[in-house]
Amino acid sequence: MKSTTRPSSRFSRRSFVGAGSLAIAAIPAAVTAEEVRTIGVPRREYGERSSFERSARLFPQTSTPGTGASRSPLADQYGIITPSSLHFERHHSGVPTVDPALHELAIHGLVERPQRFTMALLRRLPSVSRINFIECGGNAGREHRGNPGATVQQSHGLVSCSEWTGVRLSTLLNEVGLKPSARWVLAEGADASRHARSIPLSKALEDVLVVYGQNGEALRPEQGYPLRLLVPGWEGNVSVKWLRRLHVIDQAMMTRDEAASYTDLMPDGRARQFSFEMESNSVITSPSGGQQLDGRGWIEITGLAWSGRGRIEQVDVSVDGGATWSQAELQAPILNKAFTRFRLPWRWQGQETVLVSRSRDETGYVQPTRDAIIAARGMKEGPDGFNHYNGLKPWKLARDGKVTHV
Ligand SMILES: Nc1nc2c(c(=O)[nH]1)N[C@H]1C(S)=C(S)[C@@H](COP(=O)(O)O)O[C@H]1N2
Ligand SMILES: [Mo]
Repeated sequence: MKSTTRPSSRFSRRSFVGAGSLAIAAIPAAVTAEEVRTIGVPRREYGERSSFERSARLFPQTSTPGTGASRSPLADQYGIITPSSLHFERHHSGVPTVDPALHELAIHGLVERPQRFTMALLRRLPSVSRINFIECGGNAGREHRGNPGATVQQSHGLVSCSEWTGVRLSTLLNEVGLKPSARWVLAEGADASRHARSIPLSKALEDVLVVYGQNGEALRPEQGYPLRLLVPGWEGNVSVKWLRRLHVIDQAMMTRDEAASYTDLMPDGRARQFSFEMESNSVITSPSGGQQLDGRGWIEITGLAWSGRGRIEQVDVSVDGGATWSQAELQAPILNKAFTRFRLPWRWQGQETVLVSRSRDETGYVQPTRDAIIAARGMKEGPDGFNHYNGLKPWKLARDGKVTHV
């Protein structure tokens, strides 16, 4: 792979649209824009997007309405925050209706003072807001099987990024007082599946939050209203929604969700268990599968990078299938365990080619190729899919401007 070049200088003095467009600025607005002559819609107490906007979550055809997953339309997202209404969803027993006035979080087990926290009590405690992604461990699993998604929503739509507000789990554990033998925390949800996961105490005390806020308002029901666990950077499955109970224990509980699923079977037959961290990943969201470029010339290649291990340090983009790489510009703020937006202006000459991005996080970890992942972890067949897939995602650009998966 050839050396990487810095982006900005090569583009700074260019006109991206071309000289012809200058004339448009001289034409009065009424000629080009639709003129509005009627009185607009009344004010609304709770806002809605424009009726022209169509961006939506995608449900797999097979799933029953209540359970399963929906995928976030990453290609439509601007910046780094996923709108709450378009955050991906994954639930095992549908979305329960939980009354916040009745909801309580119980903390018990290896603690000095077991306690029930009402929502009112939780809101009185010192709070924090933090921007973090949540990614399902199964995101992009079909890429591994060689059955890639046709669009970035299909291939990578099980990840989203929000600003979350709530209380540090360490604050709550300090309130109840940990006994010396405490090592793990079992978190349990109030939904019918009684979803439960064990989390090592070290992580619980490091950066786990118990959150009630999402993007400036209350959590959406789909995200666990009124209360969820937020375990930054780890597979989404441990961020237990509709959180009702935290049981402090001395060893992992081995619940169904950590023993039967969410372990990675290795080529030698051993299981890779408690592979919690989502490793450095990135995907070009535009141009991406299903899109159509309308003619050669300047375009902006843009996408999202994220890492469960920390901040994104660098994203390289190749416009020739990985033969050469250019360093993309990273949009500030570049946050810990959050989406990072990358951009690279590029002049398409009309040739057929392959576009691909590659991220590196602050630990020096570089996003691997699919071949490297298969060499290290083997090939797993079956309905469960492959967890923790973070391989490079190439998009093919055809001469007619059509973008498809490779
Ligand atoms: N109580 C409960 N928590 C849950 C789940 C669930 O079904 N029930 N699904 C988990 C899985 S597999 C994922 S990937 C994330 C998804 O969070 P989201 O729906 O807010 O995107 O929630 C996790 N927490
Ligand atoms: Mo998940």
